[in-house]
Amino acid sequence: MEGLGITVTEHLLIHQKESPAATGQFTRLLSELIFSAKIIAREVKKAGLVDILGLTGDINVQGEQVRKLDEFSNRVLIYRMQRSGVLCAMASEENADVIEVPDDMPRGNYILIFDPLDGSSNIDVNVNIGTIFSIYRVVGERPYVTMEEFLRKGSEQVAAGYFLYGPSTMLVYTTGKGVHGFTLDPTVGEFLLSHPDIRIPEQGRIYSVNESNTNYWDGRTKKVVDYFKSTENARRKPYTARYIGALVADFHRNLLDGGIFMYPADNKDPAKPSGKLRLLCEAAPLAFVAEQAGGAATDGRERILDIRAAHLHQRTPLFIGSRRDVETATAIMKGDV
Ligand code: P6P
Repeated sequence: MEGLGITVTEHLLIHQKESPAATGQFTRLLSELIFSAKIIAREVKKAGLVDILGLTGDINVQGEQVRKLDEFSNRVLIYRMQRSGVLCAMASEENADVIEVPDDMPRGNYILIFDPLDGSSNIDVNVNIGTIFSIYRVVGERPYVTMEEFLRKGSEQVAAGYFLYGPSTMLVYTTGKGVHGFTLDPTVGEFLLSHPDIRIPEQGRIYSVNESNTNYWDGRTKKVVDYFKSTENARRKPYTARYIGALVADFHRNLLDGGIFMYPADNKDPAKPSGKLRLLCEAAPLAFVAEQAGGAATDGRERILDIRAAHLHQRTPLFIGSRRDVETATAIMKGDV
């Protein structure tokens, strides 16, 4: 019947034949991710009302202060995904090491890498945050996985996407056959297809970067940002700046409206010479989505999806969004222009 909407499961079944990744195991994996996201969304929606705000006093593997909703989201995802029966191991931005599926639980053929709550500094001020996920198929002999199973090129992902907790709760994901967006209808508790076949505009008018880092950038990085701020190129209107402080929210806006998000390398923190963002749980999954929507993602020199991680929490510079904008930024960073 018209107007009842298409659920994620229906959408997967419709596209099952086109997406080799969309097997029964994958459908179950995504269903468990969705259930976890609904639990997280429930807590996010009432964060201001219960004592879940504020800091736990812990410091995570990234050296960042852990907020209660971070920890809660991480626990929910680990608990549910360990019991999904489709994973053999996972890795979280919040955990230093790989998280195995216990021997007494059923294992599957997939590996999950995730950032449980990206943009967590926005939690206490009621601004968008999100969950980012990346899925690989195990290539080695099971049942135990080695670290090499995680240190893959982003091009080997079988699926990737994110949940966005904002005015509405959204799921955006790809299995390599385009990008599809679903919006949670809280009255029925289902994610319904709201943005089929998302395509990012070839060139945008938005640039997203934290300009307070300007004094820590090299000359080429400053040249890139100046390009997007300049107006002398009569062929295009000047860009406007938008920066939410949550990668998943800045990325999502640019995915729909067009534009470029940049987190360049800087010399602000000697411990993070390649910038702040993580390759495996942030850059690679969003790069898969960006490319599947017709966009692009580089580290300023090479394609994000071609980079093989050397360690689990490797950081990378990130230039991601509309193809023409990323190409321009990358050409300037490489000194080609
Ligand atoms: P800055 C959030 O902590 C995050 O990892 C991304 O979501 C976000 O884009 C970035 O850091 C913001 O970092 O240094 O601009 O506050």
